Amino acid sequence: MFKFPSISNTSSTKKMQPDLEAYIEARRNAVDKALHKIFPTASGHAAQIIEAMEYSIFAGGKRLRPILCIAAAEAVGGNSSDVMPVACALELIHTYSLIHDDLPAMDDDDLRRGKPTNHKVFGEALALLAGDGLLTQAFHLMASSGGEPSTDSRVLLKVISTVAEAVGHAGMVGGQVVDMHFQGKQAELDAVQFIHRHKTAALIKASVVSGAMLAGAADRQIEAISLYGEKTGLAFQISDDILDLESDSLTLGKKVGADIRMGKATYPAVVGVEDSKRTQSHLIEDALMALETFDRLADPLRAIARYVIERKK
Ligand code: GRG
Repeated sequence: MFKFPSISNTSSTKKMQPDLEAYIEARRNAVDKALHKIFPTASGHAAQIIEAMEYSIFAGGKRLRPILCIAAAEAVGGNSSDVMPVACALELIHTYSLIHDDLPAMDDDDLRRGKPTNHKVFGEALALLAGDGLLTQAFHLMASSGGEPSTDSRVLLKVISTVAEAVGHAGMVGGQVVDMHFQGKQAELDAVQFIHRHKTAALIKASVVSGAMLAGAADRQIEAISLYGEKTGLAFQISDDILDLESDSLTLGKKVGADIRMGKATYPAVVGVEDSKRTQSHLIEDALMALETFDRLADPLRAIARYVIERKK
């Protein structure tokens, strides 16, 4: 069984936690605590939008992207507190994308993270604005963290630019456009790969790259972690495709079978479930290979990569 560095003493290899579950739990709690500090107590005219933003942020969620950001920082000897604002920003951005993706103009979903979707509770206009608010708040949060003495402003600017590129037209937003384009149409594998790399893997890659950058990783370490993020991100989306076929709404907290109903371009739709599972395994082997020269501090990243294809939700 793997042993992981403790969040309370992340730069030490001596104090260890017993397994991935404990590692993830500790970091998820730290991220949740930090996220709670971001939102002011809602009152007066500002209450409505804060409530709508908080609703989706605290509706649940695995916190995978912030945990990956922290794990990447720790893999190169950094610690969670130095990357926490960026880690939280990644979750705000991810949550914005889920709110917008669920809107009637896109996937028109009514269940997310086990709860009614944002627009079902607050209406379409407010859901749109809640997403906008979260995206904007994410960049405010990252930029504001430049005031900390431990932050190198040049590195932070590079991180902000990396995240912006990953979620804009050259990344997540661009992937979503192609995803919508192929809805109901026959897609080839290269189109599915484009969608998955941009819609999902780009933010996952940016999560690990930003954590490593902020922790002062060397260029060759950043390159390796970037490759890890690309492969793990693609495997994560393939597992999302497979879970949509093989899981249930109660476990996933969202409707299943939606990809087939909407005629989405997915891995299983193009190559079948068995080939999709084989591809996932190869991707995770590649992700682990990318970390070959890293020491035990990278064990959480290794374990998260394995978890990505074993996960049930
Ligand atoms: C609307 C700009 C815009 C982009 C939408 C990310 C995205 C693109 C859409 C969300 C729907 C979806 C299936 C995206 C693929 C990425 C993915 C698997 C999201 C779900 O992430 P999890 O499983 O969710 O980490 P939790 O709720 O655990 O955070």
